[in-house]
Amino acid sequence: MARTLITSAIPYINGIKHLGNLIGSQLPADLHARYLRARGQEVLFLCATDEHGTPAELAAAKAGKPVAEYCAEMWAIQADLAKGFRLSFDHFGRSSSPQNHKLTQHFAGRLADAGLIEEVSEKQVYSNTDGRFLPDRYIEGTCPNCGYEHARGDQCENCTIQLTPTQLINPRSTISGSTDLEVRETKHLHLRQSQLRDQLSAWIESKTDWPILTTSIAKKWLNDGDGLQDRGITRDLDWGVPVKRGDQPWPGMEDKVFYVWFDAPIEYIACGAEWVEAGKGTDWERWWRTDKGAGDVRYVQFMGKDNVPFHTLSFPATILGSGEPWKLVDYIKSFNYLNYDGGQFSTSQGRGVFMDQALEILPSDYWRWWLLSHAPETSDAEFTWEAFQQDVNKDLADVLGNFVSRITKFCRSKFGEAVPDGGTYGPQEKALIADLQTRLERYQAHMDAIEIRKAAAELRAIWTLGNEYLQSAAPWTAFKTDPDRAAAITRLALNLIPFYATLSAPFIPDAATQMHDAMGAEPGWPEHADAALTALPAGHAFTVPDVLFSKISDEDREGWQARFAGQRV
Ligand code: B3M
Ligand code: ZN
Repeated sequence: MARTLITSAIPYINGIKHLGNLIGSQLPADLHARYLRARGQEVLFLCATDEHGTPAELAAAKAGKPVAEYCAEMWAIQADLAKGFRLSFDHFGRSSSPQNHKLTQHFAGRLADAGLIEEVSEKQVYSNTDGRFLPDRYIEGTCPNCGYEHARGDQCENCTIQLTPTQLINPRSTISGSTDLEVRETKHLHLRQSQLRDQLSAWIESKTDWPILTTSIAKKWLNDGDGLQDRGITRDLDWGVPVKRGDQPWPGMEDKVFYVWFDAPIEYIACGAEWVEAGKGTDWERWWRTDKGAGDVRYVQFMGKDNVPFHTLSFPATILGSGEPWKLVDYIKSFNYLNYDGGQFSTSQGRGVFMDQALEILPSDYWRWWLLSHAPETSDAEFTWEAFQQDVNKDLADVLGNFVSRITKFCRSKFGEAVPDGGTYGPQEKALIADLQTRLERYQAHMDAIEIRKAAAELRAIWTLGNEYLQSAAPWTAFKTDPDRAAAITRLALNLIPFYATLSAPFIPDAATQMHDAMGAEPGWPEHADAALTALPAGHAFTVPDVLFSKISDEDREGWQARFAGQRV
């Protein structure tokens, strides 16, 4: 049986994620996991919270809580929201887990043994006002590459370049705003990524099937960026994985922790060990070690474009440099940004709709459908309330929901709550099945290729075929002169419901369950459109489901528009 390992970029612990984050990694990863499981594959789908580094420390300080306590609370909140959005992780771990501590220290030890780690006396920015070093997000300034004024000490959000604090122009402390800064020397560990240039380059060149967005970013940093310069992998922070060489102390590094971007991707692997520890699996190495059975695993990662350099250069450098047979990623699906109503979603500015707020106002299927069908694959996309209202009302309520409700109610009133017998299928049904078959194949091809918008468009077209069929076959008219013909049309249309439910489940799992339940049918992927159309035999009982999707009124839309116009408080 084919096996796929799927990871989503692990969300920072520093607060509830917005819908732009969700569609940038976790939601498309879930779509893929659900689809492959439905196609009979063995899937391991892992995600976790990214708990170290300055984002965690700064957020905990703002919340007035010890960082460990803050992280534990936020993990529970994020795990709960993931459930709310029906993200079907096999495990949702934590990068602060003992498993990740151990594995991160293990990798550091292996890299050191391979001569790939150097102790460097480094110039660090020290804040006299704050009485501490200012790594990463503790410092902000103007990007030397693009001029963006809020570049962080580790990366510019605007142009994605990786930075070190001393490169920033007009730097200031994000703790106090102070510009009373000086440069001091302190010892740090550097990963000699440049030693791995040839290996990394050959590996990236071999990935001819990757999306253009992924490859272009990878090659940019590999070839003309400074993405492969040696990078500091330690920080002067309290919270994180203590610097050790395997299980041995590392002299001179006692007060330091590993850089968050060093340990975060290692959590993908550690999460497998956590999955076993939690009693959900038995053998994580079977997924992660090519010498222990993972040779036939396909590994797919999902992430926003700003994460691509770390996944195409830094993390593979860790894996290749270890000299051990860990599974390298096979396919990286990356995303552009989703914007919000004429601007950007922003966690720091509280701009946009956040996961908890979204679920307060509508069930997750509405969001899943809209976000996935507008996934920012080839360019940035934009969320507007008008578009959301229009698409949800049309696709979900008018097309899919209406089809299900119309045919089940019609059948109940004319034939009762069981699939009617009698009549035969004619040219119209033959044509419908042929069209469905063509579109089923295209849908599968897009889902296999993780072309999400195209897959959504195909699914929408499949739903529309049902409506069009019902409209032109008009069983309500046929019933008056030829009840047998009306029975055949009704039987076919009822059979479309479980067929639609199965195909739609990766996008809208709750509605799919509701459809299957109402029809008393089991999910099972249709190998051919016509096989699916005989799933419910004459006499099979069903019930009329509750309204699958209600329409968003203008009043609702205006209320939400007003509620989300300002900042989150
Ligand atoms: N937490 C950044 C982000 O959520 C980071 C991803 C880590 S993936 C190993 O965009
Ligand atoms: Zn920049």
